Amino acid sequence: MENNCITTVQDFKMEQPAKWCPGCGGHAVLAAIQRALPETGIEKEKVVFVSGIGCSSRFPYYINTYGFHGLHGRGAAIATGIKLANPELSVWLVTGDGDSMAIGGNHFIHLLRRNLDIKILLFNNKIYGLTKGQYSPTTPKGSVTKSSPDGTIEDPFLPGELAMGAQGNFFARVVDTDLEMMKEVFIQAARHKGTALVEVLQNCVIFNDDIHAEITSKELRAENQLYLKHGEPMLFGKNKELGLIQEGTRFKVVKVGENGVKKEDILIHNALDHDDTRDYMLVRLSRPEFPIAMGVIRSCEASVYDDMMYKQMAEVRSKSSIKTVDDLLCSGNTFSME
Ligand SMILES: Cc1ncc(C[n+]2csc(CCOP(=O)(O)OP(=O)(O)O)c2C)c(N)n1
Ligand code: SF4
Repeated sequence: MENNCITTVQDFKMEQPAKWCPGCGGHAVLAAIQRALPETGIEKEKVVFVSGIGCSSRFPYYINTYGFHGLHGRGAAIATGIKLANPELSVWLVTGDGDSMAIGGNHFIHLLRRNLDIKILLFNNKIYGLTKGQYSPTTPKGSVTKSSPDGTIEDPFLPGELAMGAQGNFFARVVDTDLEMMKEVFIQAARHKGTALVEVLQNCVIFNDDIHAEITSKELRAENQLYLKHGEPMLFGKNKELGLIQEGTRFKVVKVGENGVKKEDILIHNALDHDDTRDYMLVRLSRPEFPIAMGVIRSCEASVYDDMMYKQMAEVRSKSSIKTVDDLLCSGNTFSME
């Protein structure tokens, strides 16, 4: 799929600006993907963005590639069909937390389980934006919303945890306030062979403003974000003075230089490990005890559904006596009318 053709950011821009609200996190995600795609070397004509319904699902209109705006929750099924019909395409599914985790939850988990070579951008603003502020499966417990005037009484899904449970092989988390992080991670997702899920912590400035502020604000982000990179120590904080170590089955935050803790004691991130035990622990890190894990948390090679399907079709064809439509029509039980 990849070649070294030259595309530019401009190639992926539309003449009209995106019609999201001013200040919506979607604008930054769009800018980041428009910067990432030229660096992947994928031909523009091979890129297709597919979506369901929601503010986030307006995405295919705002990027200058092929696109398919589908039905609520059904983007995963449409993307699956497109990829299987033409595996040469670079297929991107853009979805919201309602679109993917509520109405589309079933399609979503099976896409991850099957491991089709599809990239998913999950805009997690923890609310239904398009329909004006009802709570979603990722809304924090107790939130007062249009559909929960006395506060929600449900525990939310963590998309990362759901991805691991569905046997997902690539999971990353980014924030819409960090263009460089988004670009780097989108490129890694594009290069991963298999389903790659990127959860974007996206701000809905109208119906859930500042929902991610504890992680994204200038004052708090260094201490509250652990930006993981494969092969590098799990360090965070303004001067990278804080880090994670493991004690038994739990992580612990330590300060380098305090209580004899050396930099070498800090855990090294291994995104390629097939054992997902530590990935599970990382996606579940939560405030106030821990920072939130960002970046590519898991990136494992595994058999890809589209490859296997085409291989199986070739094998069946090579063994079959049916080579043409006539062969098919004359096969099995046939009879002639006298
Ligand atoms: C079958 C069906 N049910 C309900 C709706 C109404 N609806 C449209 S978008 C949406 C939720 C969107 O929320 P989310 O996926 O989080 O996207 P956001 O708008 O926040 O980006 C709902 C319930 C619909 N369009 N179709
Ligand atoms: S309602 Fe929220 S999610 Fe939708 S475009 Fe406006 S800010 Fe973005």
